[in-house]
Amino acid sequence: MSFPADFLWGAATASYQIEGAAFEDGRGECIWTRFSHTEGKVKHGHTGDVACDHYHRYAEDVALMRRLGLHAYRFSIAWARLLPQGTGASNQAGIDFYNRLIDALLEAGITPFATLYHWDLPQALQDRGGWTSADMPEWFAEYTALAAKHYGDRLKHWITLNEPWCIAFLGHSLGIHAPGIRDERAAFRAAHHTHLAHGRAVQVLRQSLPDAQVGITLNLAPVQPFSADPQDQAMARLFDGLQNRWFLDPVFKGRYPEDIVTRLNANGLLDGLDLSAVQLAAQPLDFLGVNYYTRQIVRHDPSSPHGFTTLVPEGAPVTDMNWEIYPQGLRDLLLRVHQEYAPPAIYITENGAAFPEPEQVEGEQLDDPQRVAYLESHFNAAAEAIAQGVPLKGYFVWSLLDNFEWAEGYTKRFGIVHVDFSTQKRTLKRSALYLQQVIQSGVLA
Ligand code: IFM
Repeated sequence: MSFPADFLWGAATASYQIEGAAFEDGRGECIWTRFSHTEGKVKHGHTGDVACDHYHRYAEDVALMRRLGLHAYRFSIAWARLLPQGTGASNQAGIDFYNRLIDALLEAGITPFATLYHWDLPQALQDRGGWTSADMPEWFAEYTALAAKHYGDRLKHWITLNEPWCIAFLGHSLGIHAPGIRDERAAFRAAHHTHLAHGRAVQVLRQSLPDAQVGITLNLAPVQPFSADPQDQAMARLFDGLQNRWFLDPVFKGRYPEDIVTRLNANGLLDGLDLSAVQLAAQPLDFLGVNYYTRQIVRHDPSSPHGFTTLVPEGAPVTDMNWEIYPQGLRDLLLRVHQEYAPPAIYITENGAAFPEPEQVEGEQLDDPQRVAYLESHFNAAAEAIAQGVPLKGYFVWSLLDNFEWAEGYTKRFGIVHVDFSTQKRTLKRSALYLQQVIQSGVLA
């Protein structure tokens, strides 16, 4: 299996998960600071206050990326560093951090891909309604314009939002992510505003940076019914509608999937939303970012509130997140997205796995054979998709560093670089060297 010569290999991170320096240089409070400091929300009471201390150690981290030969690096910008109150007065010290990071990346020959929003909403905006507020698209447009003004001369690859499904549902209906709301109607309202905010951000970027490459990152999964039973099939279709089509259809077709609208309307879950406004989301894009971790097997279950449950087949290999390891799902997903939505280009903006690992490492390297095998099998699946015509242009491994895994705190290690959180020592895992070798050779062993 080989990859095209211009294929972009990289790694990804997100601001709140790695930066730390949560109270430094004028950064405003964000919803994850508030949430993680609220008792019982994050495992062991962990917070992102220090995280990987990347804010101070970015130069060391860029040097690591250079050593690994990464072509590209996907990071996110913390809105509250640029605009501590979310709108209005900007904060030069926060702006300068990303100036330093972008310059260091370019100096190292690494192409920066920036995500504007990876979940760390300024708390000041949450206090005004956050994603449930109809003002959100304009707040996001203001922030996007500021970022474009300061970074657009050097930053050419922009991702508006990371995983709006998680923003909406983990944050507003399951309540396991910030801001921790449990209200299904609020979740669909939030989802609607992510679509509109994305649309406005693309407009702003097009206007201010005509040569920018612009996309959005969605967390997608192939969905399969547990059996041929029509009720399992119907629930799988529903699950697919909520997980995949609720986000893909607005972005590529400018409308919501009819079957899901009908169902949600029957429960009043879309009341008060002007659904036709979602056409704003269908701005021409240069690429789609796909985050893939696992497939979803769906079974009809009348005892659960939504009529379905998801399951992992008995005996199937799983990661430390209890996510099934299912590489062919990546190929299937890429083919489906290509056939049904035809984005001009696709990047895998996240793929990777957590496995149990020690907090401290002796020696120069940590052996992580399970992650090496995980990556190899998923790289193979990606190569198969390319061979079948998918315009896959790059692949970002999640994640460069072990980091703050949201409600799981520091208990799940996704990095190809180990971080000892008591000393901040970085140690390469074998998976990092494996990636280095794939990048150098362009070939899978
Ligand atoms: O850590 C997260 C990331 O922030 C978003 N995508 C999934 C990853 C693993 O859970």
